[in-house]
Amino acid sequence: MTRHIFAGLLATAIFLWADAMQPSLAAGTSCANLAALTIPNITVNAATMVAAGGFTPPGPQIPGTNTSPLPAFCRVEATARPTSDSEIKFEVWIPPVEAWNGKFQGVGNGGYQGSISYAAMATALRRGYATASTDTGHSGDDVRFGQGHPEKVIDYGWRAIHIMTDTAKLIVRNAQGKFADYSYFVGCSAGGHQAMSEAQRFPDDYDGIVAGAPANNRIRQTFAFMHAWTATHNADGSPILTPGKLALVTKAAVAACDGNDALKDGLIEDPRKCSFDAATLACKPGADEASCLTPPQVEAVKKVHDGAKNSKGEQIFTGWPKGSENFGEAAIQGWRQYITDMKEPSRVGVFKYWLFNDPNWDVRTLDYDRDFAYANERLPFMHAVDQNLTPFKKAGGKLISYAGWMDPVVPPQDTAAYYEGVAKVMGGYGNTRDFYRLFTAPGMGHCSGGPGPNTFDMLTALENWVEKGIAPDKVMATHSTAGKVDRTRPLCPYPAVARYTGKGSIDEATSFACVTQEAPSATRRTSSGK
Ligand SMILES: [Ca+2]
Repeated sequence: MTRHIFAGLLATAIFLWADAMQPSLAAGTSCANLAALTIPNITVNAATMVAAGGFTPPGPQIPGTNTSPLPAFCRVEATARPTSDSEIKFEVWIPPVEAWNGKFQGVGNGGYQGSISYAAMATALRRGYATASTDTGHSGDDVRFGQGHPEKVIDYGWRAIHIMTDTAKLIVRNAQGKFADYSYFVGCSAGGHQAMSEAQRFPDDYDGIVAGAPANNRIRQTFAFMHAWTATHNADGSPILTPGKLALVTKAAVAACDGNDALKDGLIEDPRKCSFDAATLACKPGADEASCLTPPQVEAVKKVHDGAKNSKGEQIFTGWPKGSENFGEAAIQGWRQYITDMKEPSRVGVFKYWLFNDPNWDVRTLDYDRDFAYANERLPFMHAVDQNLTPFKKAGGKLISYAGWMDPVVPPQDTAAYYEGVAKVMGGYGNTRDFYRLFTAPGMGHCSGGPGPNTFDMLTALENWVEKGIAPDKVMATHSTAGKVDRTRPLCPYPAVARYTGKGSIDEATSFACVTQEAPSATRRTSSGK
């Protein structure tokens, strides 16, 4: 907090003359006048005071969040060009001084999606935050944007978020006459990757960071997408597994492993301990029925559970967790969206357009030794897997991560392996949990959803940690059906788990306590980091 006091005093002195005739946010520059800011490599395209209810965020809203009309804010639209090939669009939204909580929140993106995260900005603004989001330097989810534009790939990989952060802080300062007291970053999936990248690369950017389902091990995960698609599709590209067969596997996996954690609650507490084998679902020879798997189907499921390996049998990336195959109607609630429904592998464009410059590249020619080494050499900025978080810890930063144990997109085993890796480098769990905690959610899907408690407020937990020094020993999570809460349970900081006390309803959080267990030795350390 003290880091900005001196600069803040200066800013106050400079901006005391702020014109009283225009609608002013604070002791700073009026909204419209922010368009005249001259920041190197930044063009402020527009600065507009938006009246309450005057802006409806386009695109999908975040499920379960407030969708009431937005309060008034100053909308700044800008473009950053750190290189001649860059075109990074970003927006900064600043509440009027009386509505401002004095804080700044950067928000993350999903996928390779080149668009401003308006819904996440709206959520931040409603909490009183000044907030910023970027399109990461390109438009749309297609990775073709990087073909012949290596600087745009770097913008996407880490640069856009950092520049957005730096510039947004300055714009907020100019608007309010002082820097924000605290800065936070909140993201899930690709946003979780961005969160990890900020903690590793720019330890001073944020006081607190929420990294949900972080896709930070991106090079390895991209190989895993190739492997999973190849394993689940015939030579002609047709899918081996139907949604019905996937649902069958999930049902059997849960039935086999629900009781491993000594509580029959329909949830697998930790799929790494689940020894379910898809072969137990094998059809009678020659048969193919809805209630069983044919030999190619058994083989496909086993390969996705086992994950990608090189020719020596060394793990390149963990498999997808048992129980994640198909647990709901939506394609994102299982392997459909990123694996089985795909006409070609997810992110195959990384190989076609960023690595090999060959639009006709065939995924079945992928070499998990040579090409893996090549990718790491050519695109090292594409991941954020440094396990040494000493600079972030020294800067006073706090990091909360979370992962759903049923996540069918970013395997949670990798998030846990990264945490274990950091703990090893930082000198043990004790030296790690004082600045970085991972909360694992049994039965939760990708960033949200699933049969387990999957709705929680990590930002409040983080604010309490950063601003009041109250570390989160547990975070309350709820599960709802048709808008009605039907199960509550604490999420516990890894490697602790929520254990039923033996008394009371298993649907009530008060019947559970966080219990530290021995962390399973990670046999699949895919977050080696180097
Ligand atoms: Ca269970």
